[in-house]
Amino acid sequence: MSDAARSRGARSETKPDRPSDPRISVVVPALNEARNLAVVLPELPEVHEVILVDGGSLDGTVAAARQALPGIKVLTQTRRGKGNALAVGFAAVTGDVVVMFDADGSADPAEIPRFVEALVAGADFAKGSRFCAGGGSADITPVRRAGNAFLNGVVNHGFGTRFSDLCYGYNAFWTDLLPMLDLPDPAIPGRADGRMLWGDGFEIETLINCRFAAAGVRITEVPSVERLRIYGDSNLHAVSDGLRVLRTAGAERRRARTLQELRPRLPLATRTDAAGGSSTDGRVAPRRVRVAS
Ligand SMILES: Nc1nc2c(ncn2[C@@H]2O[C@H](COP(=O)(O)OP(=O)(O)OP(=O)(O)O)[C@@H](O)[C@H]2O)c(=O)[nH]1
Ligand SMILES: [Mg+2]
Repeated sequence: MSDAARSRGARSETKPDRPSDPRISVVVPALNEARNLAVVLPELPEVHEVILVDGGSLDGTVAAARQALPGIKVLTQTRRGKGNALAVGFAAVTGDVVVMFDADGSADPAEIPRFVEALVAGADFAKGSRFCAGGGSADITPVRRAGNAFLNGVVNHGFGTRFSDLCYGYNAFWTDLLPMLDLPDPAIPGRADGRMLWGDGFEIETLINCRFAAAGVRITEVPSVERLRIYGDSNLHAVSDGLRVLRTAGAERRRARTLQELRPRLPLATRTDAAGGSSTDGRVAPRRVRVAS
């Protein structure tokens, strides 16, 4: 594991009181993944909860999930897109640690303890990486690898980070940091023209990375080996989703700058960072916020 992605001027020296044996909540966004879930869910280790967020699947995804893991919590997303599915799942988490886990068989359940270890060892955000030592992928194409490398460069330049795998969805973080992400509210209705809200699409991973980086949390990269999707087709469109990620990097940089400019103008007593952490000296002290179980 490396601190390679730690942002310049990281501000999370003060660690809140976190458990050494955290309750793990696995959030699984799924759109037509019935056959994959039948294989993947039984492979999961014993955890506090598994939350499936269905995107209106037509292939029996929910029934397959319940059959494979009878205790699974099932939610339906409120708008379109993987980002919205994750936001819905995160809002329902009752554990100490959130693990973002794809349903298509690409994420190896055996790696979950590695992510949790990184968090317990002091990371705020354990960022899976296929491109650091020990990582790998059975699925990456040359075009995607090049696109990812380019996008890493854009974000690293803008945020002073050293992410090696920006566009990878296997990550984990402490639940108390959720307010920091300020994700689009699941209760907001979808747009009338059917277009996705900002943050609802595949840009979600970049958005999360950028917001954590901007907040200065401690980011540790965790080597991860991406497996092949078992059944079905990817929902990702390399070019259009890649452009969306690029726009995200720009939009998040502007957002971070605006927040940085606004912060010193607030009176010290009321100063609160974008994330809900409070600060008296310009440093962010992440606040512990636990969703009641
Ligand atoms: N609920 C929900 N899940 C989604 C949606 N889009 C994608 N997913 C899920 O998000 C996960 C990742 O989606 P994939 O289509 O595999 O995309 P990817 O992993 O980025 O791309 P590949 O590397 O090609 O597999 C899978 O579990 C999908 O089922 C959506 O709109 N709603
Ligand atoms: Mg996939």
